Amino acid sequence: MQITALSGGVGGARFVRGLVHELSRRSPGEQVEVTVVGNTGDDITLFGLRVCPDLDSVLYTLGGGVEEEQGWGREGDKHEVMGELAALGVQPQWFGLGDRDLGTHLARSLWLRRGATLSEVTARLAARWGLPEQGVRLLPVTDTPIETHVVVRNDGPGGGAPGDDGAGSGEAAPSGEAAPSGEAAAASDEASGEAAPSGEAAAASDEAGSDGAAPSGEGAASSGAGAAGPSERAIHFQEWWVRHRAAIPAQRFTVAGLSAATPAPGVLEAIRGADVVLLPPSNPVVSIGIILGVPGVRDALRGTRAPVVGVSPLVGGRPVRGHADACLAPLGVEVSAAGVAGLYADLLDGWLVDTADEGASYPARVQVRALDLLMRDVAGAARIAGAALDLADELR
Ligand code: FO1
Repeated sequence: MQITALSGGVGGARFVRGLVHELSRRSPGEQVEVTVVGNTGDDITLFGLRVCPDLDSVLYTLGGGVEEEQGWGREGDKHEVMGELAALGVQPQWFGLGDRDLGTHLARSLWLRRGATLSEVTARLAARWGLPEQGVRLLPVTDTPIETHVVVRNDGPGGGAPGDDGAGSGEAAPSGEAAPSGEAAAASDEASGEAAPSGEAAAASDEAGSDGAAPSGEGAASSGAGAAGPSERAIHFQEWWVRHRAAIPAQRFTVAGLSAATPAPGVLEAIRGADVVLLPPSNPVVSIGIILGVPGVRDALRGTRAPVVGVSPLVGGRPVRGHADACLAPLGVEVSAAGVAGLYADLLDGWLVDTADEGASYPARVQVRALDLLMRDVAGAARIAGAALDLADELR
């Protein structure tokens, strides 16, 4: 049996951990292969190091090394390197990298510089965290460097011209060719914390689909033109999410490098050849939406014979965690389980919602089941994953 799951960071990682537990309980000894296709739009180059937050959340969560409460970073990590960088005046300081987590980024960046692909690097990291022993294969959705940027208004909260407030936007790629392993760092002044020329980056960015964000349309990750206008600027997704807590209204999302991106080896095959495809409760715009925006991925999902079953990331009109509401708003999509289902309507067969959302109106062809969707612990995640597998069985 082949199960393929598309995953963002924390929610996806916890769901997949629950799935692995559920599979070992249901079918001990049976050969089940779980392929996780991970979002790479959150990736950022900081201090010359390539950081892949969503892939790392999957690695650390499945490997038992995650800081459980936050769902990212290493358990019990210290921040002595960041402290030293702060003492040296090196920016940005708004993105906290723990010491042992930095080991991952050092190794990844070194291997990338030596010519390995992100898939190859991720496979090495997965071996370190014991994923193959759990029957799990983690694939980045693409080996092409991509980066999600958020277009915000200059005159809005936190506004201002690029670089005028020490925004430290990381080292967003200065062109549509997103930095493969930190080489674009030269474009920004790390020591002063000045922002990379992210306006330029956005101007060269690709939209995640140019036909806007109509429900079930292509490119949920974009809601308009890719370039930042004169009264706008584009900042790296992580700066918007972490530094500003998604409190600055997003005008739209753009993804540097997306249209030139190709699915990583094995991604399309894992979708086409799956027995079940699962969409965990990850952010529908900046996680799943980015994965779906990689050319060929959405078509593979539409064409697969496997039932595609998703889990709503919203309960009672609110994100279980994170800022999915702030991501849906610029797309004009209702912040609800039904609104998210609409984004997937062209590829979704089954949809799990919370009992709070049972009575809503969902796309006609989608089979909806309601249950308690709060993943309080591994057992809770396993229960939800089990319900997704049961629904997939019904739909097969
Ligand atoms: N999230 C935060 O809210 N603050 C941080 O300082 C932070 C650091 C960080 C370091 C490594 C990593 O892999 C993830 C990190 N995250 C942090 C989480 C991450 O920014 C987002 O939650 C995801 O990208 C959204 O899926």
